Amino acid sequence: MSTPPRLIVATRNRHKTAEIRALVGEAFEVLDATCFPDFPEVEETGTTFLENATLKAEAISRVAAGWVLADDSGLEVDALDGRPGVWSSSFGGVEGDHPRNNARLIGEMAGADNRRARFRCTMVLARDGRAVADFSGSVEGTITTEPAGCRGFGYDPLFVPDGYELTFAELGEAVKNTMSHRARALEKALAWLAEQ
Ligand code: ITT
Repeated sequence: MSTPPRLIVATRNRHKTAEIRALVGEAFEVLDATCFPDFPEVEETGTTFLENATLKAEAISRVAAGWVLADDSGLEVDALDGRPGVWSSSFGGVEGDHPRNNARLIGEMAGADNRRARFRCTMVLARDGRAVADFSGSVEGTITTEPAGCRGFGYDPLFVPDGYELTFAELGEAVKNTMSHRARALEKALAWLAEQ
């Protein structure tokens, strides 16, 4: 029995990897940077999702063989003029501290009537150190007034996708994967890979 080719996801966020792995299925063996302690830390110095995804994909692709996929994503809130956007992971002041990020979002949204928001994801595929293709996806929804649910990560406890009355953190990965920003970007990336 032949083993599937590897797809290295340029992330240390295990939640992203789990969502991607579930969507990829048997087509690739999905591994991420947590499997490779020697992979460099990539500074996300870009000001767009595309710039940051490209930085991550190319940096990891310089040290890893085969296809490398990077995901840069975030939450855009209309009442906050699109913030936190590219700076979603450090919105609360501490990189990757999701409870702080959520507390700041709830605080800044206090009393806001317009609660519309969207998650955006840009994925970049790289090989031999060079970005070769990019794909984007988004999902529209609203921001709750308090967190609900214990699944997922990041802003999932505060985001209710259109057409549902529960947050991503209540709906869980299987439902989230039917319409998330990440799932929509990945669907395009996998279709592209299937043609290479
Ligand atoms: P890597 O850079 O290692 O991939 P990261 O978590 O730092 O991991 P990003 O730089 O792309 O990833 O920041 C994404 C942030 O946006 C993430 O920390 C969350 O705060 C938010 N976010 C993105 N996708 C999300 C999702 O599906 N659910 C909840 N929050 C999400």
